[in-house]
Amino acid sequence: MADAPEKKPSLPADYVPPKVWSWESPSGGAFASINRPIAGATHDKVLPVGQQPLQLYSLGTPNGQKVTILLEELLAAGHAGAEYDAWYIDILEGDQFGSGFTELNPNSKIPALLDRSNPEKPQRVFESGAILLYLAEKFGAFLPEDPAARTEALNWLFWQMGSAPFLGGGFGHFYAYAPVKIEYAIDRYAMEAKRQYDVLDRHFAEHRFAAGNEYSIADMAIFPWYGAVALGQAYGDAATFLATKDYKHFNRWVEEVGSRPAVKRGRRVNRKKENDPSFIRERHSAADLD
Ligand SMILES: N[C@@H](CCC(=O)N[C@@H](CS)C(=O)NCC(=O)O)C(=O)O
Repeated sequence: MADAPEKKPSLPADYVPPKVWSWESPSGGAFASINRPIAGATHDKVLPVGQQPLQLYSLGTPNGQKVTILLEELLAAGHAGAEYDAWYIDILEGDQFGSGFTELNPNSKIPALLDRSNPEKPQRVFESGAILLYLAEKFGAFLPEDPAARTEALNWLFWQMGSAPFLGGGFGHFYAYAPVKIEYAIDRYAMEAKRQYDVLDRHFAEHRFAAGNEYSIADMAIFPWYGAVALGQAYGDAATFLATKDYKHFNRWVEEVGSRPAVKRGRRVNRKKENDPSFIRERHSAADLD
């Protein structure tokens, strides 16, 4: 005879999951106002289009910063075709559910890019990792040519895409944003976040950059997430809680990548001036950041 199922406590104490989940009340916590269980546009809204070949619709969150860092690196390296207009998508106001945005990204999340370099054939690109790869291939930059190093860059790029949701959506959410502090959830994701920092620390003990000797889009993807938390720029006092100072090889890499002028410029785009006077809400030419 099978054992009787273990009776587990609930939070709230009287909660029993129904047979079929339904959307009855907002989940609470930060971002509850934009969470929905359905995809698609909620309203008609045409996206603005500027003069530059690349139109970026984004916000200066870590996922948004990855792309503006690469664009600033490309421009600093002399790729004039990487000039871009960066438009502010206010995700707390639901801009990502406008019809124009969902045409570019049916997943309704920033960043989304429209490459209008060939106006006859504009190309949409969504998912930050896909945008980094698209731009690196388009300009032949920041992705090593050597097949082994290129593969390493892609290993770490896709590692970041798969891992950061545990750092942000898992650890960051339950540590800083959830409406209730749940020890089980915080422990589970702190454990995973620390494991990921250790993965990075061990890698950077032996490699200057993610792909080896060459700085690449993999570094640009990892830095805004793992660097920002370690620099005390995300999730309250998460850097202390996770003791990120202990990852010394990782911190050496943070110092090197974070001091690059293009990284500093890219991290200022699509952010509110109220939070820091060096931030800019939109970017339409280099002068906006100079
Ligand atoms: N895997 C996606 C994740 C993008 C993402 O989660 N974007 C967030 C901001 S960082 C967003 O737009 N959230 C709006 C929403 O969930 O409605 C990527 O890397 O591009």
